[in-house]
Order: sequence, then C-alpha cells, then structure tokens
Amino acid sequence: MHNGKARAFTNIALIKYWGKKDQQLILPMNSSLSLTLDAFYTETSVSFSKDYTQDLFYLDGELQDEKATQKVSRFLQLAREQAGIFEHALVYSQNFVPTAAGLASSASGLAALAGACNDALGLNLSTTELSRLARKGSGSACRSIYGGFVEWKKGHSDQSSYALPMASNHWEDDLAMIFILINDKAKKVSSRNGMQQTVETSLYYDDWLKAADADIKKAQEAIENHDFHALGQVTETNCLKMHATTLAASPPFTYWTPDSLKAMNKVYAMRDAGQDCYFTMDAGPNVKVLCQKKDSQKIYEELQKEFPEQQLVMAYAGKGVESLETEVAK
Ligand code: 2P0
Repeated sequence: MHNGKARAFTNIALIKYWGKKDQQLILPMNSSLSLTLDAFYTETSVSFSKDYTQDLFYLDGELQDEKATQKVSRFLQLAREQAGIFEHALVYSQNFVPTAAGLASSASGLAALAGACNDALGLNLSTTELSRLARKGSGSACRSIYGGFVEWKKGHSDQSSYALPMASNHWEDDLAMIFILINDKAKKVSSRNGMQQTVETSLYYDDWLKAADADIKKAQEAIENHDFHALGQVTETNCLKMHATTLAASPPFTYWTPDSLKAMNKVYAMRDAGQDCYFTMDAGPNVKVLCQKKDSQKIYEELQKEFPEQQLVMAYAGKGVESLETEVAK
C-alpha cells in the first residue's frame, strides 16, 4: 500500500489561459498569470494497492461515476508511469468551499491529486516537475502548485510548459478578491469545450493571442511596481477580451448571466464613486472583484447592498500545495 495526501488552493487567473495547442499534454496557446487564494481548497488522499482491481474516486464522500473517474484515472496513469508502479488507486477528495456554490475547482483538485500522488508513489518531484505533472491533469492546476502570484509559461513542449512563482516582495498580501457567487441554472459549456470551440472557430482568436502576450507584460510590470491600478486595469480588460472571443465563436456562446452583468455594473459604479476595484470572470457566471486589502471590508459592505451575504466570499492570497499526514500505511 502506498499512501499520500495533499492540500491545494484554487487560483484565479488575472491574465487568462484560453486555448490549447496540444490537448493530450495540455500545452496552452498563451501564457497566463494568476493569484492563488486562501478561500477555496481541496484535500485529496490517494492509496495505491495491488489488492485493488480498479481506480475508485470519491468526491465529497460520494463515489463518482465513470466519466468523473476517467479524468482522475487518466491522471493516475501518468503518475503510475512516472513511478513505474502499476497499482490501482483509491482517491478520496474533499472540496472546501464556504457555500454550496458549484465552485468545484479543477485547479485545486488536480493540484492536490498531483501532490498526493507525488507523496504516495515516492516520486520526489521538484515543484517545477510537480507543476508539469499537474498541468497534464488540468491546465490551471499547474499554477496552484505555488502560492501568491504565479506565471504559467506556455512553453512549446511537455518539458518547457510549467508554472513559476513570481517575485513580488509579498505584495499579494496587500490584496483581496471578493467572490460574487451567481447561480446558473442554464446548461454550462465546460471550460474545456468552450476554449476548444473558441480556438477552432472564433473570429477573434488570433487577436486574443496577441492581446494576451501584451497583457502578460503589463501585469508583470504592475506586479514589479506594486501598481494596483495598472494590475486591476489589465486584469479586467484581459477578462473582457477572453469573453469577447466566445461571442465570435461558431456557434456563439457566453458565460455571462444577467446577475453577472449586474455585478460588473456594480464594480463600474463603485469605481465611479472612487473605490479602487476591478472584476474578472472565468468559464462561468461568477464575478470576482480584485481590490486592496485595506479597502476590502468597505467594498464587501458595498457589495452586500446588491447581493446577499451567502453569495459573497472574501479571499486573500493563499499558499502553494502542501503535503498532509496520512494514516499509517499497511
Ligand atoms: C484560467 N480557465 O486561466 C482560465 C480562464 C477558465 C477561464 O483554466 O481543460 O479547468 O483542464 O486544462 O484548467 C479553466 O480551465 O481546463 C481555466 P483544462 P481548466 O483559469
């Protein structure tokens, strides 16, 4: 029996990953840049044993169906190949989210699974190698290996595509992100399908790639200079450019709902009233508001005027993946 357990926090991209050039290896079309946050995380334990006859995956206490297990199994197989240990596994994963918000995150999930496999199989991976392994489970997971500001350098091969922590002199500790959780009853386009459809059909995709390169540089500079205004601006405009590509895809789609627009308009109104805050959105209707820690309470209270408290979650900078104690191995 080989056991391992790890915890990983989710991350939100300030400059988005949107599109793959290699779907098997998960090599991205553009580099991305994120902030790891403390409010949402996953704890995963894994046991490999020659006594098991198949991989089993429990999420939040429930045995998952074949489709959910397949994604995990595919990842386990990569880890098994890397270790030369070909035993089936039992995976227990717990997502820690403040409310039942449908915020299951593949970033924290696959980063925690990578960390747990690293320990269980004695892979002894460096953080760079762990980031590369996590990437092959889910692109954004490669960024959750690290805390604070993280850049995923797109690279051009399995070897050269991984995330790195960014030198920031702990500036991330001065920042906050407030999640506005928005219920979405509509059938959602998964990020995996959404980005692929966009790469293949969006009229604006080439322009997105040009913009993303320029935006990474702007964000790097803003972080270097601790320039919140510049970081906020590039975060918000980069998100809008990503979402614009979906409207020019065929068929067109959007992740926005009326409540997403309400949240975005609230951010504009707060800015007009002198509050320093900016929004970003991912492959879903939730809106995240980036602000400075010193202003975060006031902005939270302002958002409470529009959204019930159960829909609001305050987050600060979070840590990278960490190993946890496992029960004694048999
Ligand atoms: C990001 N997203 O940079 C972007 C912005 C969604 C919008 O990474 O297919 O779950 O597993 O590599 O990592 C979500 O995509 O996709 C994502 P896969 P993933 O955070």
